Amino acid sequence: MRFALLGRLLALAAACGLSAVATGKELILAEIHPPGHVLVQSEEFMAQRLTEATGAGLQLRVSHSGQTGGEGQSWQKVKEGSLDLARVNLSALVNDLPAVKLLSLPYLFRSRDHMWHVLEGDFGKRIQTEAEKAGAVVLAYYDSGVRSFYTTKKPIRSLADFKGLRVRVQDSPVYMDLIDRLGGTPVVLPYEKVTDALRDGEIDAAENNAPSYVLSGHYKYARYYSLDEHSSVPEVLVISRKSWLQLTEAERKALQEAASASSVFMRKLWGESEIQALARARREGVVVTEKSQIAMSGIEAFAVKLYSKYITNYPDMETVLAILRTK
Ligand code: GTR
Repeated sequence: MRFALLGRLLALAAACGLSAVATGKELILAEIHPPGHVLVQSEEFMAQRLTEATGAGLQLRVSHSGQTGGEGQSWQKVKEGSLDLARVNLSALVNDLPAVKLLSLPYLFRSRDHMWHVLEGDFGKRIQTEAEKAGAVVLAYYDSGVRSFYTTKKPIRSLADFKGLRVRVQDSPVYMDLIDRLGGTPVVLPYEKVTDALRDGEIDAAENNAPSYVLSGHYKYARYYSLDEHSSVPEVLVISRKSWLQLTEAERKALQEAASASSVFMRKLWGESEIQALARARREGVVVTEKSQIAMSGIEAFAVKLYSKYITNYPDMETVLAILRTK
């Protein structure tokens, strides 16, 4: 009898355009990138996996394109428990997680594999512990490739080219210091404001990986992309402690598995998305300066002076040495 009634109610809900799954729990995931970005594809993949694993009892809604606000705001909301999940760059956590400062040091990683080995080891665990103290659970890391500078007037070929440049950076003391040491002026701006700032000449430069440079449209105004590859700070998927505690044991397991699977999925797609983005930039007339064409030794010598500012105690020194020694 109850089932017959339930059946009729579901039919009624469907007729009214209401989805039957709306009766299950739904988690919201904040994402600033638009559909088409490999991160959004991976999050959609995760949502699908979660639906399948829980028979739609637990669903994930990807709120892409910054609909729920910028990265800084999303991280704040996750910390305080007013947003379920956010996918942000780890830089957004820099003021709450001391380990992120070390990870953001320029020219730290030799390759993507190097970065992944570090994240999969003790250092990754340290980040997770620090995130938990801040009120969030780390579910997965995603690739973010390497970040390089792009400029509106001329390419970066040597240290001298930074002089007088107003360079947009993420809200991170490490990046601000980096630009300062290189001779430019750091300008902290949220990601969603960068395109207009480049167009209006408020800034002369910014820096990012190739997919973000292209999909954001920054390449339309900053026509010189100089591949110095100064940093490699990964993306992270976090859930608020409050939302995590509201899930059953089985739901947590399903969510964790879906998140891990999406990270593996994304790692496979990332390399290709970088190649495609760079190819598109070239096709659209961007002047790409290869690393071999940049006087890197001068730039790196200045940049690594930051290490002594941010490595302030013996354990951190050990940590950075362990990162550098990681194969
Ligand atoms: C992108 C990253 C975003 C955001 C952005 C930025 O590479 O995926 O989450 O951090 O950089 O520069 O603000």
